[in-house]
Amino acid sequence: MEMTMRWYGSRYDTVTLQQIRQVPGVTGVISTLYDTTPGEVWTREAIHALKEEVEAAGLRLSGIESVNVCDSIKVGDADRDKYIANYIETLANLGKEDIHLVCYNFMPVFDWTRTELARVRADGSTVLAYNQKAIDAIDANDLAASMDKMSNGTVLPGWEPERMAKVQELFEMYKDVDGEKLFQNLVYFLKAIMPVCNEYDIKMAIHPDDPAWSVFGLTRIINSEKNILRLMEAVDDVHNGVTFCSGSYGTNLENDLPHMIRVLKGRIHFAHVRNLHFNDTSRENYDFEEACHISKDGNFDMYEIVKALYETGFDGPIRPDHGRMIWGEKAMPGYGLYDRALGATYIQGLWEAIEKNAQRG
Ligand code: CS2
Ligand code: MN
Repeated sequence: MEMTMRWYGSRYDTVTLQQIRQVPGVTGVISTLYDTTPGEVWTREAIHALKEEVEAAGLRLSGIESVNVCDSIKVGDADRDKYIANYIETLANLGKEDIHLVCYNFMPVFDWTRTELARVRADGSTVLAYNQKAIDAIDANDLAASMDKMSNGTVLPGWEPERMAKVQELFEMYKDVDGEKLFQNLVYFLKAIMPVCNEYDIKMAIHPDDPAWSVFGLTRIINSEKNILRLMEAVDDVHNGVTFCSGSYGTNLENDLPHMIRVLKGRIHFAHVRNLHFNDTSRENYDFEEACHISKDGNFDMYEIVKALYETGFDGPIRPDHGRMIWGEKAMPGYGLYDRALGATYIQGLWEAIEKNAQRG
């Protein structure tokens, strides 16, 4: 595995490449071109400039999160082939720049959904949280505005104001898209891009739906072992792979995370490792918050998660996922420096222990 951190680019991130470079063991960043909109072609020049900037700081551009898939492709509109052709061109340009990992998601309208971006925990840190009652009380149209207000003035990935301004229109676009249709549109997209992925050895890694169930009546399909395996079989090519995000699959406690990692052996190309703390698991009051990375702060056995990655031979980039806001830091919710740095070292500690234990028999 390669330890990485997500970086939003010098115009959007409060964290610098120089800071990331000083986090023990981190050798790469995962980034994207934030000035692009889904559907447009990424030029080779722009990709090259990003790569140069990262390399000048002594780091590697280890992958892209995300090349977002535009709504026409997701709903299967008449013009989807045009946008798929653009996506293919972007992939070819990434391949020519020697980038071989692309994370993306196939969630309708909203990317991840939370009801609070700064819930205060007992130790005074703040975290992202989800509360079912709050979701049930919100009009989906208002969610975008409230997320924006809670974002510390940053642009939340997946919640770009330009897209959210059209949220009603987006709901309209998806009104006839059920789970089966969305799945077929995803398969159609993947089959179309596999040739370019094979040509340049680009590993596509789908990010799971977060939370792992339908919100605001919008269907969600990448949320369980059964569904992700169905996708792996539908397009049975190693370049059709997975971002294993423990915090997203883990929102549904029925998902057995280490087991899922084992059955997905060989198809996990990217790992997001984080923990969740559940306060209530009853249907009406479902409530969780994003804990720090260590096992005892949350509900997941982080040792078993990292061990399953190790034992299945995972060799892709791994990154700490959302962190808490601590030590007075002001940053994009979930993406401050300090707590993610702690997460990165913790994950590496687990990895080293598991590896040495295995090697020494
Ligand atoms: C990420 C997602 O910050 C996050 O919650 O895990 O936004 C993720 O980057 C996208 O869903 C991937 O396309
Ligand atoms: Mn994730």
